[in-house]
Amino acid sequence: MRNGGNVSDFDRRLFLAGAGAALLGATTRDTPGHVTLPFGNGARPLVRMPGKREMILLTTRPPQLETPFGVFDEGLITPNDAFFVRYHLSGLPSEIDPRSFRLKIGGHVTAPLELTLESLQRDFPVTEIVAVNQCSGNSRGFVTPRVGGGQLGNGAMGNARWRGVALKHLLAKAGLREGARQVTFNGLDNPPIDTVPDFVKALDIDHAIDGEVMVAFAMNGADLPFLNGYPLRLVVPGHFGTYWVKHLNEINVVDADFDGYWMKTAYRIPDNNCACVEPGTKPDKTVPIGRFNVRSFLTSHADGAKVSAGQTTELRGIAFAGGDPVKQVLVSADDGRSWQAARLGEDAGRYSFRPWRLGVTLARGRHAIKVRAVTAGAETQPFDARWQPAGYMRNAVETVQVEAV
Ligand SMILES: Nc1nc2c(c(=O)[nH]1)N[C@H]1C(S)=C(S)[C@@H](COP(=O)(O)O)O[C@H]1N2
Ligand SMILES: [Mo]
Repeated sequence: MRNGGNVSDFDRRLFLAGAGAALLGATTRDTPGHVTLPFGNGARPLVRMPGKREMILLTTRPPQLETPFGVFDEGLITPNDAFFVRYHLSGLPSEIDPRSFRLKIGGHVTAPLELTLESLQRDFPVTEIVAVNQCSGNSRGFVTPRVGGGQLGNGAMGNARWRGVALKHLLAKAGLREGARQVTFNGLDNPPIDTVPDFVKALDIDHAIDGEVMVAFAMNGADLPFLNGYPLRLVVPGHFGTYWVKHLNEINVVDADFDGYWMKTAYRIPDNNCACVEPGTKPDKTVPIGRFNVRSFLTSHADGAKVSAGQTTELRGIAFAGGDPVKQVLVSADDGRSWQAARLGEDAGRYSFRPWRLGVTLARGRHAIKVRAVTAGAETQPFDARWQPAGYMRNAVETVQVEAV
């Protein structure tokens, strides 16, 4: 591989040798630490899996890891070894050989392709984009009334600099045939048994050729970590992680709306403005989940943190949205009675986390800190959490209690 300076045998042979032991050892008994996420049944072990630092374990098989929230205070970019991991199917590839790997592009095209990694990186324009990848179910553990699914805190998101080839160039080379309607994406992971549908996702053709959707081979200047999709993954800026297919090896153009399980049945949201329904009810009509809604977080202080009374405390955090730039971040240090605009930091583009900071002086006692982001298009976060049966798209204004002493 051309940027093979970064690839290690370790990364592409995750599930051989030591990796198996690491996965089997991923239990509370064998690990040094635990965290307790702030909702019922929130106790989680911290584990180390290959290529990752200590992460919050959701499931071992398939591996599902959440980023410890403090990582988001360390910088705008989420480091590769701290980036969350989500899989649906336990049939992960045990080894991926970059020399024999091929990306197939076929279906409703004039000239089907089979690309080597070398050709992908050599024969097409390479670009970069900083973009947030966030799971639809990020923060699901906070949803009330509670819903089924992975009980995640706020760590199923991350911001990285992705490097790769815009999908439009690959589709142009393959040549779209008249009537091309959607493009499907499949990776090397497989269901454990035949009755479980393979994880295949689809995008409308216009979206697929928008120039932003990318087949990425690198993340933050290194090859993709195995658990984040080595050697190729789809990057769909502004859109929920479900479309960011990992270990991507099959792209298929279709002339109808793809009706696989992961599009037709799963990852759907109520078809209305709030993507929400009355708690406990079901939507009449649904559509596939799409773009992120706007969110913001305080990263400098965890719930219950102590600060010095009467002195300046710097509050820091991040905000992001689904492509509409974050224009303003408002912060309240008095439980929402008054609000101040925070200073926005580095602008790495409309798909990136945007850092913010604000100095406040807090009197002795407890203070409820709230953060609320507003986009250029005036989208903002609701104070009362919306509800939907799958627990997707939580973006309510969160509250963090700090105590000035
Ligand atoms: N091959 C494959 N790609 C996948 C998935 C999967 O199960 N298999 N899960 C998707 C979902 S739901 C999310 S949220 C993102 C998570 O990306 P990450 O594991 O790199 O953080 O991967 C997506 N891509
Ligand atoms: Mo997800």
